[in-house]
Amino acid sequence: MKKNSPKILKTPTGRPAKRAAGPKQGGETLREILSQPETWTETAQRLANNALFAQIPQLFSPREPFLFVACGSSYYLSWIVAAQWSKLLAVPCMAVPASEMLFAPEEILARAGAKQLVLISRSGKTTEVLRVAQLLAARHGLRTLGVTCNEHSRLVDLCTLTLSLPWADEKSLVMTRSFTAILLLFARLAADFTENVALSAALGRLPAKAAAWLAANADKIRAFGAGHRFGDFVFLGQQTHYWLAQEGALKMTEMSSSYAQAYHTLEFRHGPKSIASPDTLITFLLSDATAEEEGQLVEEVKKLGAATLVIGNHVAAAVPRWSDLTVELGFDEPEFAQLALAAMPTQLLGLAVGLRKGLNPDQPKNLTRAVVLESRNGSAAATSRKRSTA
Ligand code: F1P
Repeated sequence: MKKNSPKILKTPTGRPAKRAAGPKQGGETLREILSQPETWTETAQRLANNALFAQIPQLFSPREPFLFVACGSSYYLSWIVAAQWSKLLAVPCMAVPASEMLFAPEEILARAGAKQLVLISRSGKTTEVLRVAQLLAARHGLRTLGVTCNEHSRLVDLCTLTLSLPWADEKSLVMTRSFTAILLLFARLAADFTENVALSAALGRLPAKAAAWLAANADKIRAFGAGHRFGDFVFLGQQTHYWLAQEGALKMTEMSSSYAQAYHTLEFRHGPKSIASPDTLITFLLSDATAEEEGQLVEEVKKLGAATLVIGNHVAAAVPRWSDLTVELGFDEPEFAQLALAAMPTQLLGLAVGLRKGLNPDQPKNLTRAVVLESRNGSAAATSRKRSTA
């Protein structure tokens, strides 16, 4: 092991903890993670022939602000899209958790300055999202785009237009391929909105690149997660990658019931750095624009004894000396085309840690596929609005 490398913490018997998970556990989640390249190919093919997808630019304008509303992984996905759309469309885009929208709709609509909203829910059953859809359906002058993997979702009745991606849904609980497939739907929409030929071409090359990348990297990431016992997990990213870090932390918590936190990379020095120790795995999601400064922090935290995992498109030669595992994506394409690929390493890591802890990532503790809340007062069935479905 490298100097300052994470120590394999021993069980009382002095042997590394044996994984109690059965061989099949996590199998569904692993299959779904590894199926992402073909899921992305199918998504591109289906969107190319989808009349509703083609209708979006007639109903929604790339010259006006967008407000995204979602929960959980879909909320972090929304922020990734909002951050990229703000750059590519040059209009203000932001995301809010559906619960926030329910408590302060006027304030948030005013802050966002948006009359077009995007509601994302893989299950299409999340009560908070459906309640927001209902609230918006009752207002005039707003347009809502629903995106779900459930073609029978009530979003279809409540939103101006709803796109469904049932082929990308998972059988297991955590979002992996649905997360990246929906992300790529918005990348393609951005390419269409802005007639960005380079982005569109890069998206076409992505599935083959991802398949090759998985073949070369999935096992080493899984082995790293399986071979070490960490007590705490930190995920760091700047700009759009901060939201990838948030999603990575959520995957780790969901699949391994571990405590995981996400920070802006350079914010880590401002207090959270006190957690750095051999028992802490700090994962860096480097973005091309900030990689040099982020690389300096890798060295800093390594010298504090922390375990480090560095994920970047290309990692500077000086960094691997301070990284217990370095993962390169090597996809020299526009950033929006890289992000689905960049989401996969932390999916694999969370799965591996969950299995090492003897858990079953296919059915995480305490969680359900959708958060469906009891109606408080038997609220009436949702009013219908425009009815366009995929
Ligand atoms: C949102 C969500 C998931 C989470 C869990 C509970 O679901 O919070 O992100 O992993 O499955 O539900 P959805 O609204 O996207 O279906």
